[in-house]
Amino acid sequence: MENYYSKEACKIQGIGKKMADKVMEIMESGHLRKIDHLGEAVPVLEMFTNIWGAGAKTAQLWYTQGFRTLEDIRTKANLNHNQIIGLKHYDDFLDRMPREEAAAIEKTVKEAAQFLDPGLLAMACGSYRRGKDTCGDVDVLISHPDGKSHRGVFSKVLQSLHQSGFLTDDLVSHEESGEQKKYMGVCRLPGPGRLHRRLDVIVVPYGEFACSLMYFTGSAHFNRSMRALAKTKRMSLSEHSLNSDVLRQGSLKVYGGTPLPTLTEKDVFTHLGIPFREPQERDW
Ligand code: 8GT
Ligand code: MN
Ligand code: MN
Repeated sequence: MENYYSKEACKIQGIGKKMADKVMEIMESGHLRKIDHLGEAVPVLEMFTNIWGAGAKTAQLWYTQGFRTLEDIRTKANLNHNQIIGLKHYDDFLDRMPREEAAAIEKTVKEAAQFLDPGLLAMACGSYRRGKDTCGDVDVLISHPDGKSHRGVFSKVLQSLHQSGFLTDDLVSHEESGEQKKYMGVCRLPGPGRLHRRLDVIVVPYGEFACSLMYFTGSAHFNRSMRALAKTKRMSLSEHSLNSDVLRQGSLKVYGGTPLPTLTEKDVFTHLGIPFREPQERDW
């Protein structure tokens, strides 16, 4: 087959006869018959990846195993712990909570922390801090300004929230990165008609407060941009610190550099040489 479109397409470097024919078919009919069957899988794969703890690879595996519905998954699929919880709360987790509910969840965690030690800081980051009307989960950051009393708080706060019945399931119940500890689980506010909500709790040493606050506030895209900017200035930004004089060979970090003093988020922006950006303006 040959027509105007396939001839034009052939002029582009790297496009041969076969690809040109496909271009022609898409231009003339609006789609490509050869991949029509792929379209059927898309909604099923999307339904599967909406199970918390199931990624694209798992969803694809289940599809090739012949599973097409959540009932198939529940009864026939090989599920890990997270996926069992994810399936149990499938509908609840798809629902984004109003920010008022996120505020009530933040308050519950804050009260549990400050009952242990009134000096503890606890604040919701993520989409909540960015001022969104709805939140997919609540990301609570905990620290202590004295630089040492955050130690031991992680397990005590979680234990107390378990005991009160607020936490209903654990997903990743303990992840460590240096002195930072992270919990991912499920909570539910008391009272009728409440849904199960995803909750992340992070406890960090105060020396890392500003960088972790920035990291957990996001957005994920904003974080990527900031890290890329840091790279151009021979710095490196993480949830722990902003380092200067980093030595890279290609993409490999040869020398980690030295941490810059960052007491507040503003310090991070200043070191990077850009104007401060409010959390509400970090949504890309
Ligand atoms: P949301 O309303 O959908 O929860 O939106 P969000 O609050 O912006 O997303 P999030 O997934 O709760 O992530 C909040 C911040 O945590 C992000 O800025 C991101 O940098 C950080 N983060 C982690 N771990 C992970 C992770 O495993 N996945 C994602 N997506 N973000 C993570 O610390
Ligand atoms: Mn979040
Ligand atoms: Mn989160």
